[in-house]
Amino acid sequence: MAFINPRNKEVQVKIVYYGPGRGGKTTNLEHINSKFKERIRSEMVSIKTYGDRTLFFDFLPFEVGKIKGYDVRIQLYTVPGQVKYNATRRLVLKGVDGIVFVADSMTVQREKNLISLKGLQENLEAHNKNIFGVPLVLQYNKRDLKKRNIPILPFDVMEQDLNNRLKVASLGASAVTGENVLPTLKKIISATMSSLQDDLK
Ligand SMILES: Nc1nc2c(ncn2[C@@H]2O[C@H](COP(=O)(O)OP(=O)(O)OP(=O)(O)O)[C@@H](O)[C@H]2O)c(=O)[nH]1
Ligand SMILES: [Mg+2]
Repeated sequence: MAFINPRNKEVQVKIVYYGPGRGGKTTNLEHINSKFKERIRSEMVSIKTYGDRTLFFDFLPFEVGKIKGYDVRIQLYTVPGQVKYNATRRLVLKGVDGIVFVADSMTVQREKNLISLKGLQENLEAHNKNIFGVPLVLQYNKRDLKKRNIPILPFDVMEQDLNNRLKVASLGASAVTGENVLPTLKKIISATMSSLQDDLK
């Protein structure tokens, strides 16, 4: 739940990057961290295990200035994608206002994306939230691999797999090159802020 302070005209929103292990969630936050240095209020916090896998979560707070007269503070989190950490994923989703689902475009990861999205739906239900109601953006990451002749799923196939029923905004991206990382962030911030519109009076 967004923390809204009508007296100070401040709002704090929580956005979670969710998706299968090694899909590129932490890399998204690292890119944002490098681009938004001046807006970042504190260091990015990353708790990693061997091989750079997220163990608990990454945390990146920053400010986006005024929206509808409110000073908006964004808190970005990632979940650990490894299958065994579902309890942690569920915990990180507590109080979430908006979600970026980072899917892995590699053909070999097709099933993992589906399982992860299903897990997201279930974990949201545990917080009495519905995946069809929560602000959500899909990011099809690692599009750059095509140039290296690594098989990736066509955009349309990913749409069919993941967005057929959701019908939310979706972007192809590359977190390593930075392509569409900030547009993804902008989309989820604007979707999240619109969902809060009625509360920001
Ligand atoms: N080629 C390519 N590699 C990527 C991209 N995004 C991430 N990677 C690489 O994929 C690996 C995993 O990226 P992470 O950002 O750690 O993935 P994660 O989703 O945070 O993984 P977990 O923390 O285990 O859930 C790293 O080696 C990244 O450099 C991308 O867009 N293209
Ligand atoms: Mg990670």
